[in-house]
Amino acid sequence: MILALDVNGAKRAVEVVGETSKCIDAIKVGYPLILTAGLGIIADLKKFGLPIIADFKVADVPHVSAEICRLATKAGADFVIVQGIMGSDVVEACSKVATLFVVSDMSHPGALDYISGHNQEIAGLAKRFAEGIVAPATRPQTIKTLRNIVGDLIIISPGVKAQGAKVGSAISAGADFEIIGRAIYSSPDPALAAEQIKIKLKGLI
Ligand code: O7M
Repeated sequence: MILALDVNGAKRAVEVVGETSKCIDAIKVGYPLILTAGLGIIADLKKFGLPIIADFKVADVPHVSAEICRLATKAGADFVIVQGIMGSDVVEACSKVATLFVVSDMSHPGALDYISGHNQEIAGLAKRFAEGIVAPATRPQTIKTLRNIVGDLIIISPGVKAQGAKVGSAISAGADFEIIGRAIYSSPDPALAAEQIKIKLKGLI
């Protein structure tokens, strides 16, 4: 399980990770946390000994995208997330300076407007340049299809609980990790919420 740590401020972030670290496999940090706590939060969170995924959904021209990836890696991120729909030059440039996850499709309804129509091509691109892909738990059939394209790349999958997908549905469809945010950090008891989800996921492995 990957914790989507979309909380505001370093204090709350460290609190939530402190309560849940024994149940999670990695921490995903994104704009809500970085914009309120600063990039230095990555170094603070590394003290918990878990991999840090910088979810900046990088989507700029190649030299700027690569610079974002370089800075995130320099700050301590083990992985950086890039938008595959930006094209091969962007993904290739980023792959030279960071270890990547490529967003191949997304979990929200609007993904069907544009990105979903290209998810297989993006997964093929990811296979050339990335460690893994992001694919939606809200559409398990998409995970199955993309698994056939990416082979043994890591598939990480958001959209669980708060966005409607059942715990375990992405893993059952072929994902390696489920990304879970609000169902943990907005729970009155994040430690218990993480533990219960972990138990369900363990039953599938
Ligand atoms: O569990 P939630 O819904 O509170 O949070 C989901 C997290 O996954 C949140 O951090 C989103 O930014 C992220 N996410 C999606 O929800 N859908 C996507 O399609 C892709 C991501 C993501 O992680 O992209 C890298």
